[in-house]
Order: sequence, then C-alpha cells, then structure tokens
Amino acid sequence: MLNNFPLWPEQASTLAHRVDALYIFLLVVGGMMAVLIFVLLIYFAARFRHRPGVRAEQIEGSNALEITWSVIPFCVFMVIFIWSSALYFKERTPPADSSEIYVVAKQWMWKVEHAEGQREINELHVPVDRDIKLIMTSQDVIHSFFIPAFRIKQDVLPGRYSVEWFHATKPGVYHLFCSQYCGTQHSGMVGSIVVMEPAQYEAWVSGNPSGPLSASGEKEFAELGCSSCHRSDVQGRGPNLQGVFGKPVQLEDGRIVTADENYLRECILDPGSRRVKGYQPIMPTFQGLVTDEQINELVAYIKSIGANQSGAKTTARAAPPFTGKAQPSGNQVQ
Ligand code: HEC
Ligand SMILES: [Cu+2]
Repeated sequence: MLNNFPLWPEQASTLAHRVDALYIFLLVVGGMMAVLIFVLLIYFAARFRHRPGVRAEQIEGSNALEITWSVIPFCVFMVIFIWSSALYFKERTPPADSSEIYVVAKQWMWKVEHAEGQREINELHVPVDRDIKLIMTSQDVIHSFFIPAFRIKQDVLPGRYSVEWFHATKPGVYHLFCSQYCGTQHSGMVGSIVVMEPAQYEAWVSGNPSGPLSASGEKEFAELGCSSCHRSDVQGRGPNLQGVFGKPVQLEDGRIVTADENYLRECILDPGSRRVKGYQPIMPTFQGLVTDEQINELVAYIKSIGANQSGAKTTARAAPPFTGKAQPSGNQVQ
C-alpha cells in the first residue's frame, strides 16, 4: 500500500510491513496527542481568559482525573512496549535454518563472503524467499549495515560479530547504506542488494571458482597449524573441535559459555581470555596473523564439522562436565 507513497522506501522483506505498522501506530498516537493538546490549549486559553471581576480559583485536585491520566497513558505505553519488544526480538533472532553470509566492513567498503565461496564487494546477491543471516564484523571502525527496503539496520563492530537477518519478498535491486558515520568517505560506503529468483541465484552462485568457505577454512586450519593440536582422530594437545559449535563449554575460570561464532572468534584471537577447562594454556594468539576473512573461514569450517558429520563423529567430543545453565559467552552474537 505504501509502495507508491514517496515518504516510505519500498517494502521488500517480511519485516518491512511489521516495522511500518508499528511506526504508523506511533505516528498516529503521537499525532492524536499533539492535536488533543493543541485543541485543549486553545480552548482553555479562550475559556479562562482574563475578564474583569472574575478571579482564578484554586483547585485542590481530583482523584478521578489523576487516575484517568495515569491509567490511559500507562495502557498506551504498555501497548507500545509489548508490540515493539515482540518486533525487536523477531528482528534480533535469525530463524534456525537461515543461510549464512559473512560480511566484513572496512573504510569504505562492504566485503561479502558466501558460504558457497562466492565473494563480492559492495554487492550482495541473495535468493528471494529465503531466510538470510548476516554475520558481520569490521576491520577498523564502527559501521552499520542498513537496508531501508528491508527495514533492518545493525551496527558492525570491530573485534566481534554482530548479526542481522532478513527474508526478501521481491526480486529487485535495493540500496545498501553504511549508516554509522565512519570517516571521510562514509557517504560513499554504499552498495546494492540484488534479490534474485531461486533458479537465477543458483546459476549465479554455482559460477564460483574458490569452493565453499568451510573448505577454505579447512585448508587454513591445516596451514596455520591448528590441526597439529586440534585433532579429530587422536587426542591432541587441544580439544577436539568436532561438534563444539553451539554446545556449552566449561572454562578454566568456572564459567560455562555457549560456543557461538563470537566464542570461536575470541578463542582464535584472544585465547587467554577464555581457557577451556582441563587443557594447558598453550594455544597461541592468532591476532595479527589472520585476516577477518580468514577468521570467518575458520569459523565456517569449525561450524561445518559440527553440523555435517553426524553419527559416530559427534560422540568424539565428550560432553563437558557441567552443572547449571550455559551462559552466553559474554560477547555473544545477538
Ligand atoms: C599449540 C597448540 C594449539 C594450536 C596451534 C591451536 N590451538 Fe586452539 N586450543 C589449544 C588448546 C590447548 C586449547 C584449550 C585451552 C584453551 O582454551 O586455550 C584450545 C582451544 C581452542 C578452541 C576452543 C575449543 C573448545 O573446545 O571450546 C578453539 C575454537 C580453538 N582452540 C581453535 C583453534 C584454531 C582455529 C587454531 C588455528 C588458527 C588453533 N586453535 C590453534 C591448542 C592449540
Ligand atoms: Cu561505514
């Protein structure tokens, strides 16, 4: 309905209508309040204007009035609160079977790595009608990945992953903006989201020279020497990483954290901050030795050996002895 109305960007994701509905509701409530206040203001100014011989009279208060103007706003605010929190959690929580795409921001471009191995810059090709989860990080300063037509925006931070997701509903080309001022050429940090029909997308994604991201990760895992400590066949000096993704991990300092993307990332860059219980603190930091893209590949690889290899392999990793509830890793993907 709003597509031809020039104040709104096109609505091209499942979330767009929901965000707009809330937005319109807020506008209407705010507009009604403004009208009410102005009408009363003018009415009272006229009704209680200064007249000779008439004195103002002190009013001592009215319970009925005070209850009314407390209860009605409370109800209105609760509606806003519940509605917007529900939408917020929906927007924050990628559906479980989303396709994953890694994004690395830097001054002043967006670098994209698809799970299938496709790479692109300032362009993101996605199929229509699929849940897409973006796992994003920045190489330098804070950026923000904003797709107005999808009504999603998420800050992209150096040193950690942040996540956003969408489900495009219409093929087309949509604007991508950096919406966090990030330096001289911030305004040039733009791109396009190309939403394609599934068949078209399959053709696009299969013309790919480099192989899946997890395969690049597997290669790096060997080249960087990770595999000399992390072995899946025999007990190495480090824990077997098979199936670690998504599981609770007991740390040396007693914390129990979930092995999400941020956990894996921090294990590689800052192993000292989170030592796994029962192992020697021998894992070196790879800070400065690997690029953000390589970390993404390593993470994609470690995730893939959790998910794909079922059966006997998943029992290779002994469940950590723990009591109580797993906590987020303190820095988890939201
Ligand atoms: C010198 C041996 C060694 C090397 C090389 C090494 N690690 Fe480790 N790694 C360990 C040890 C020991 C631990 C457990 C103690 C700790 O957390 O530091 C560990 C822990 C981890 C964990 C957490 C595992 C869990 O069960 O929660 C991850 C993930 C990890 N390493 C990934 C890597 C990656 C990726 C590389 C290569 C870039 C690598 N490691 C290189 C020894 C090593
Ligand atoms: Cu930017």
